[in-house]
Amino acid sequence: MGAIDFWLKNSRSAKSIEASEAVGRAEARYGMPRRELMKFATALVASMGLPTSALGAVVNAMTQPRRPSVIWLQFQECTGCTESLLRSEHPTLDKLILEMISLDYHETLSAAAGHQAEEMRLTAMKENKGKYILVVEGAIPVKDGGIYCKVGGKTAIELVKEVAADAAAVISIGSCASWGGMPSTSPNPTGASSVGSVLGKPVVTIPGCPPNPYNFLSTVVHFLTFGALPALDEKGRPKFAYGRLIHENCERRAHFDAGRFATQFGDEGHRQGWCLYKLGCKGPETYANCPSILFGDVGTGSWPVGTGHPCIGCTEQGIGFTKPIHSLAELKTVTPPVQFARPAEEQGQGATVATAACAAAIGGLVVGAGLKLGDTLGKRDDAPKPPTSKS
Ligand code: FSX
Ligand code: SF4
Ligand code: F3S
Repeated sequence: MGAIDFWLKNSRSAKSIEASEAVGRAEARYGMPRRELMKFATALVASMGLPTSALGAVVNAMTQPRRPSVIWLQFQECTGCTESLLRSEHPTLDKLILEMISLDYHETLSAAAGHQAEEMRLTAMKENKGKYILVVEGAIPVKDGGIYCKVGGKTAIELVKEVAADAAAVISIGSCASWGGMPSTSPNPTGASSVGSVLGKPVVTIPGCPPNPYNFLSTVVHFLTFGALPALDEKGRPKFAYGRLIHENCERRAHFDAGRFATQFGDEGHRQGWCLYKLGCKGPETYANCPSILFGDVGTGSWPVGTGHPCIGCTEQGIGFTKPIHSLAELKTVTPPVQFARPAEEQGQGATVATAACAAAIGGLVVGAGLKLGDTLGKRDDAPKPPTSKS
């Protein structure tokens, strides 16, 4: 049984939320059984780093009658970001998104075309002035006046400025929109640029090529629940998703620390699941929650490193599509045990919050972090004692 299942089954507050009217409304709206819905909402709460007491508010926000209007623009991209949100092997995800927001303009998904589609965009902008969310997928070419990408006769530069002017929030989805991504690869013939640089102001960025759909969903749910965007880092990335290096939570980390590396694809080390650093893994210099929330919803191990491929740093500007795939990563943090706190401290000091959270995250799902953190702190006096010079 997973951490979420265990908590839902045993927590009194979870049971009372599950029986609430709001969950009944959500059940009808999203067409999901109550327990499934609770699991989903709990995972979102945990992935945002919120306490479980926020669950009720999140469920409530998901069932508000008025859904926020979203205008989704697409420029230089491959539609992988949209694909990852709506992929067919996970039918509930597209339903969740489309029931949570009012997707008023989206070039790929819209049945309307041409003037009719343009009309829809203008109507949505007028009716929701100052309140709609602008999501941008794809980079914006700025060379030669921006002529390399036009929609409805307007350049991407003109369009993004026009729609951003009255938006409540601007979200760049994917690495292309966040920092140029694949289209900006040297020699960048079209001058592919990020949305933030074209608008000349910071925007929310959800990088990844494609990004993890749950990071986008969690950001939207945070906005719905609190009427504000989540805490962001200096690159506009939600801290809950991009606050840690992949290397910090990687399931192969113990092999890195012990010096056990795969040195060729298919060699003994690779088959044993050893660390992929020497194959060029960029986990040590890439900030993302891939090892914690996984990717692709197909179960344990479903993320690039989990499947045996080094991380290419697809979320990280200056790493993905810039550094050669098999070059060695720069180590942003030093190797334990010299500098890192030990998981079990001398009796009386207890585990530090950072150590416990790290241990919890390494232990499995992010959702376990809050629960495990509580457990660890509560039982710190029982922690195994490190050897002392006297023993
Ligand atoms: Fe870019 Fe989105 Fe990479 Fe593609 O469309 S982030 S090329 S996977 O998906 O913009
Ligand atoms: Fe994991 Fe890569 Fe770090 Fe090795 S180098 S522990 S595979 S993130
Ligand atoms: Fe991308 Fe690396 Fe995650 S390649 S999906 S950042 S593991």
